[in-house]
Formats: sequence, C-alpha cells, structure tokens
Amino acid sequence: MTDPKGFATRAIHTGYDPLQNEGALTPPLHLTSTFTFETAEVGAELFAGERAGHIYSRISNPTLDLLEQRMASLEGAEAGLALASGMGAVTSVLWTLLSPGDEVIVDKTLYGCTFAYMHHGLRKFGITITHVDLTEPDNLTAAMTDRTRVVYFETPANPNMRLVDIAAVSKIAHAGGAQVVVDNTYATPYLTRPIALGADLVLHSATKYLGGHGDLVAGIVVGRAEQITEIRLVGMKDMTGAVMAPFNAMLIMRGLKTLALRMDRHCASAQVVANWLEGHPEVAKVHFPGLESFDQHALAKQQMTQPGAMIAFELKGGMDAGRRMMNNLGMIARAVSLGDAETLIQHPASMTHSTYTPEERAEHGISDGLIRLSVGLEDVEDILADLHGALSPRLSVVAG
Ligand code: 4LM
Repeated sequence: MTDPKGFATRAIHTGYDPLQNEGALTPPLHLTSTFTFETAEVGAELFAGERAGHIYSRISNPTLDLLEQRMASLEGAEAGLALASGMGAVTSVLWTLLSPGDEVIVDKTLYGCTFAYMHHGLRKFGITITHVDLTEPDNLTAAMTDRTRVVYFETPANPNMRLVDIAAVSKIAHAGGAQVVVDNTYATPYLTRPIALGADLVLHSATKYLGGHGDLVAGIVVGRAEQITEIRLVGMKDMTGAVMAPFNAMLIMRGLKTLALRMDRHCASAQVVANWLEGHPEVAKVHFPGLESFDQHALAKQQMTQPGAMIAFELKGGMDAGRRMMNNLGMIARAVSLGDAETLIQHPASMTHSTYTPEERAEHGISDGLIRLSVGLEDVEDILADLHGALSPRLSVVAG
C-alpha cells in the first residue's frame, strides 16, 4: 500500500519503528557479514527461499533493507536494492536483464564509465549497443528492433544536461517489448519520479545527492519486487558482488533526512548561478533546464519539479579559457563527482568523459570546451564571487 505521507516525512520515517528497536530513535547499524540459523533445517529453508530472513550480507542485511524500503517509497516503487556504487547498480541491472544477442538502445550521452561499460564491457559479450538521440522520442520508434530488450538513459544527462521525455519514451519502448531503465542521479526522486512516468527500473549513484556529503560511494536501484529480487540474486549476488556496506547505508539514510531541504537550496542557488553565467560576457553558452534559453525548458517544467543544480557551460575562449578559469578558482573545488555540499567544477572531456575518444565525444554532443559545475550549499554570493574572480581575475584585483 502506498504511504500517503509527504516526501520529507517518508525520507525520515519509512520502514522504522523505534519501539521495535529498544526505543532507539536512530536505526541500529547491523555490522555483520553473516547470520546465525536457529537450526540446520531453518538454514536450508532460507537458502531454498521458503522462509524470509537474512543469510549473508552479500544477499541482504537489515540496515540495507531499511534504506531499500525508503528509496523504494521515495521513488514510488515496490522494492529497492542497495549496491556498492552507481556503477555497481548499472552493471548488476544490465547483466541481469541482458543475454548475448540482445540489443540495448541508449541515449546519445551517458556518464563516461557507463559509456565505457557498454562499449568495452557489454559489447565483448555479444550485446549490441545502439545510440539513439532520445531527446526526440520518435527516433526510438524507428530504431527499435525485435532484439531490443532495454532502453537506457539519464535525464538530465551527464554532462550536457540533455533531457529525455520519460513518459513518451517508455510508451514507445513498451510497445516494442523493451524495458526502460532510467539513471535518475542528477534529478533525484525529489525532482523526478520516473516510475510514475512509465519507467521499469530507476537507478542512482547514491554517491551524489542521496548521500549528499561526499563521504561515500554507493548505488541504488528500485523497481518491481520480482525484478529487484532477480537483480539481487543474479546480477548482484553472483555476477558483480557489488553489495553496499551497511555503514554506507547508515550514512545515506542520514543524507536522505535532509534531501528535500538540500535539493531546495541546491536548485535555488543553481538558478541564480545559471542566470549570472548567462549574462557574463566571457560565457558563450549555459546548459541549465531552468533557463528560458534551454532547448528543453518546456520538458523540464513538465517532468521536473525544479531544474536541478548541475550546470554545464562553455566559455568564448574554449578549452584554454576554461582551464584558466578553473585554475583561478579559490573556494570552488576542482573535483569530479557531484551533489555535495561543496561546489565542484570539472572538465568532462579530460576527466569524467575521457573514456570517450575525441571523435566519440564530438558525435555524442560533449564539446571539448564544456565545463561542469555542481552547485553546492555554500552562500550563493560566495559561489558567484569565486566565479567572478576566476572569470575576470584582473577586474576583481582592480575592484579590490
Ligand atoms: C561524475 N558520476 O560524473 P558511482 N550515473 C551517473 C553518474 O554521474 C555516475 C555514476 C552513475 C561521476 C563520478 C566521478 C549519472 C558518476 C556512477 O561513481 O559508481 O557511484 O556512480 O563525476
């Protein structure tokens, strides 16, 4: 039954009753690799799937269970599975769904390691990867074949912020018998809930906004209960072994308690920063769903409750100007990853998306001059001051 309580309430309370846990307000951390069976027969029943319970922490653990329930609730899904990393989620899901001879249709742009996994990993095992520009859902109709098992995309996409209309693409994929997997890392369930729009599975790098504090690497996938069990028992348990550490589940549950608050602040600051960048004479182009000038601004309003806090931009001076600017920054950290309290900046072509060849980047819409900014939780005036100083270093020295 769907819990009628609000998002922030569910992020704090779902699945836990202190009175069932000696009154402890904060859920206990089950730091255990294995679980004791009452009798040999009980152990056999657990292994046969005839009895509910825990066996070994590569399969399940009570601390992970709670996080899985919370994430399923926040995404509006039946069940969830906690994994060791975002890449652990991507690989465990796709290795469960795919067999040699199958085809995956993916959007033009993907996070660099997801792209590498598909091109250098899945292809080795006889799986066809077809890139289709899913910003135009009709392209999918023409591209689907009888071998297409999965349609996979990020929205907004890392790093160039392209959006995909989840409802339109899901409809076409389902009509052709394929499942839809959405990487919802950039938006979080606070801004977009792909399951309600038709997606079958939603995954995250929980390293980012869900954890929110840059202190862990983790992943999550949610979907229908039966399918999540299959990913747990096949993709995760036997193929990747990419299970989340219980301590990380604790840290993510701590992060979830402030997810709504943090996202409100992240998004409000990002809008201010995007507006400011767009008006800056050195800036050639800003890619941010909250700008009127963003090609898919209408879709952003329809599919996202707020525009997110990731900004991609290009300087008039291209890559050299971008590097100079990054090196001139003071507070803003030159670092990959995103969704932390600290504002982070990176250069996709030489960092997160260096897994693409230069030709592939050109083909997939990742320009060499693109700079990616993850707007943090500092005072927005300080973020702007740092960007201002880095973009116009002489001016800011003169201005004192
Ligand atoms: C980064 N991203 O972009 P783990 N899906 C998306 C991602 O952005 C990432 C992953 C999955 C970055 C990492 C260095 C949309 C990661 C993979 O890093 O395995 O938790 O997530 O800067």
